[in-house]
Amino acid sequence: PERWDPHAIERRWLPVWDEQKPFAAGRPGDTRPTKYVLDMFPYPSGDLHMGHAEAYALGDVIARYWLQRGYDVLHPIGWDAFGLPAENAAIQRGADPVEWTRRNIEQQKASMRRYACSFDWDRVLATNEPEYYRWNQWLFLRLREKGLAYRRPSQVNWCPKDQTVLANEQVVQGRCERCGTQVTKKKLTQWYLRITDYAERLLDDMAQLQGRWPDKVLSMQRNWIGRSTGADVQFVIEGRDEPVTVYTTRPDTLYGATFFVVAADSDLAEELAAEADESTRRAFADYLAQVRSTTEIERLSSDRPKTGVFLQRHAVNPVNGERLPIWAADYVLPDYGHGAIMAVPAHDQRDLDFARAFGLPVRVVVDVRDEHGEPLPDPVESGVATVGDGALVHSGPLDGLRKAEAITRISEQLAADGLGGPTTTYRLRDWLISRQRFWGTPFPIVHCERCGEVPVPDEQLPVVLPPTDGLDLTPKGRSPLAAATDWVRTTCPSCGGEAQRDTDTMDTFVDSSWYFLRFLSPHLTEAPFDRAEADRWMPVEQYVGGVTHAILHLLYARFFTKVLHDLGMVEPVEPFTRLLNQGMVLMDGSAMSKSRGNLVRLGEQLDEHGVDAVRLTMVFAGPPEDDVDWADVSAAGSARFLARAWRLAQDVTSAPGTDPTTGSVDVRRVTHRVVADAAELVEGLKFNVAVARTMELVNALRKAVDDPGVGPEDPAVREGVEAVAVLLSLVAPYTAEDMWAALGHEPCVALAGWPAVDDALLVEDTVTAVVQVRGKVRDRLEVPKDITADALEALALASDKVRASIGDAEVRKVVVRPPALVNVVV
Ligand code: ANZ
Ligand code: ZN
Repeated sequence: PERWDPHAIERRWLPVWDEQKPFAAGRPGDTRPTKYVLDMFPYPSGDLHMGHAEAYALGDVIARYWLQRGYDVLHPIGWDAFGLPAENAAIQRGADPVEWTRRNIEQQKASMRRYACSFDWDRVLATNEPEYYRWNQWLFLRLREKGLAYRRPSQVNWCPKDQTVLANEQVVQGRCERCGTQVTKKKLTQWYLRITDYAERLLDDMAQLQGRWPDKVLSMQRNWIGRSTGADVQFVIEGRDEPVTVYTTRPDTLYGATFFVVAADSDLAEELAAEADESTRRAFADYLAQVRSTTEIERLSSDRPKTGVFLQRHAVNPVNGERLPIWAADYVLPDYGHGAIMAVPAHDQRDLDFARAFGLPVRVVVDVRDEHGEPLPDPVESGVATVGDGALVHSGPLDGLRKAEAITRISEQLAADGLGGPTTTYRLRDWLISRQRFWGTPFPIVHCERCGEVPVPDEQLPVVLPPTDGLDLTPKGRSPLAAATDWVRTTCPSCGGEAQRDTDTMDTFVDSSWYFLRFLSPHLTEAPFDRAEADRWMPVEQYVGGVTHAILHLLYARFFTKVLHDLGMVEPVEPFTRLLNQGMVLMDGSAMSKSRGNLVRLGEQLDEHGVDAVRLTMVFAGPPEDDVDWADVSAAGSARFLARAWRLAQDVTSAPGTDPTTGSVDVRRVTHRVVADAAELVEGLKFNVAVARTMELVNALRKAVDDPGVGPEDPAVREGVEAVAVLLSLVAPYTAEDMWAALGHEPCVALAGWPAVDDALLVEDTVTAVVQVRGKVRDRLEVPKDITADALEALALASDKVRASIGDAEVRKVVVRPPALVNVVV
């Protein structure tokens, strides 16, 4: 062939790989060590785009590298197929979600094959298949048995016009994102997973991920979980039997509490207000309506004026018996801590703002000083609460203690008196998994009037979604499944009487919380996955995906792994050893989108430049974590480089298998140095630098071929070009395979094996040392100019040729003249 023709070589090699399946993992009898490399699985909405192309190019470098290093590499793919895109297509165009999903998967799959992703095609799965979501249901039942799945009423964001539940992200400044209607709250009984039980382990086990996951992701997870240490304090409420507990990070300021605040939208506020006089009740009801239409972000904002209603009730401070007025306010949140606080306005800014707004007393109990030892201005006059350290005052037995000592002392005292004590609180909330949607996993629960909530027995799983025809899927605030009356009506597994199926479906994040385990045994019918396979492959060595999943998906997957560990189903407690968040693909500095008119279509790029050039461009553009601006990179330049590399393979004239050690040492040095560096660079995720080094090698080889002193028949040139083919197989697999064939090898280059590096050739500045035995030259060694006598002697005596010529004779003396001569006297 005369020139590098990307489309011709794509057509040539794709069928060969299809037949030879170089990426099939876990074949029986395979004794290679294992590695699991995972790309986040895509939503099947439309065809692959440039973002996928980047992510899969990067994941492929890693998977193909470990394959070359002799590992049995599991690199699977599937589809995160439940969710809104299919449901919306069904609502807008009447498309059958099953059919719509199937078509999109087919299209994406075809594109992935063309793109030469090194996936194991015998392990594909889609989460909308009953064979998959059956195991969501099965796992849900196991969690429920452990008390980790439960149902409770909760407030949801509700658009009265669209008649639908809205996620927090769909509420924009208190209004429905779609229609602008004021959002209200509505109570729905919903399923939750008790992830809060795992808060501490989710935090502590992050130690294992330190330095292996991006720091940014770890700190986002840490903040999301939000560990806070402090104390619980019990307050008696006048006219109420049960005391109320508050959470505080500053129990040392207990003597400075001057009022008490309950979250306006808590059950406690409602209960306390109910027993107040008529005008208070009315004021509270009005206030509550206002609070319900306020978002959490607004409530937490510090510059908003404080609002609230005095409930005409009092709490009693347990340490000094003072009566504290109880207010309902929105700056206290109902689901953090205990939804009620002791207010210490002198030392908490929010409490001070509130006290100033309503004329409540302020009492300083910590004497905080500035750097000159002067007391800070009085909080009432300055409007600034003093939060620093200092000596306690007006605090009875705590007087004179510093903040930390006082916290310890009072916490111990409260615990001793049975009035509270030290505790830890988390920002993390339980995971609400109910969705009033059609296109998701049905809950395997039946509601029976006689027996209540009854789990569907395992042997009756899966509970399969009904067909969509005739179903109205538009959101109405109850699940569209409720309209499938024949499906809903069932018999109670417990009493055999008439009963109703649960009509909610699971959050799709449930599907993606354990899919990496299903890939291990995707066709298994007895269990979600095989324990022996999990032992063989888990944890995932390298996970690759977008930073958009930095919090929820990764947290949920970590949570599931811990639960499965506790169920005895997997050994590791963390699913993903290493994480790479690839950057985004931009165009002219901004994200690509149809509306901006800057959309670059992957298919067109592949048609124009070929698959390999697009992949190479993605990998070469910069560090994998950085964004790629498609306007700044050159796929045409990548194509020119690939043509040059490919040409080298056509030029080599020595026969396959020729001994390279008889060739040019200079050429060999460059080859071995680049191969050694590339391994380190790929393992350090510096793929772009590895490509740059490969380019350097190609240039050096071109020079050598054109140099009459070396030439295309030099076996060192063949060695170098073969190394180029293997290096390129990580990035440009079609070109690499074609080079491999031109060099006289059978496919597949993906399994050629990483070139062995001769360390002696890595030495930057070397001389040739001669080793003599009985006065005769037995070996020549490439050694550093500054080699020490000891090192040179050791190297000489380790040489096979030298040892052979010494044989059984006794070494009497070794004369070493570094760096050039060793004389062995026997
Ligand atoms: C008294 C106090 C005195 C407080 C003081 C602070 C300083 P983090 O660090 O975020 O955990 N708090 C407790 N529950 C709350 C809720 N449901 N909504 C709003 N605020 C709540 O904050 C804990 C502190 O936030 C607690 O300590 C409590 O105010 C308040 F000088 O108690 B503190
Ligand atoms: Zn029953």
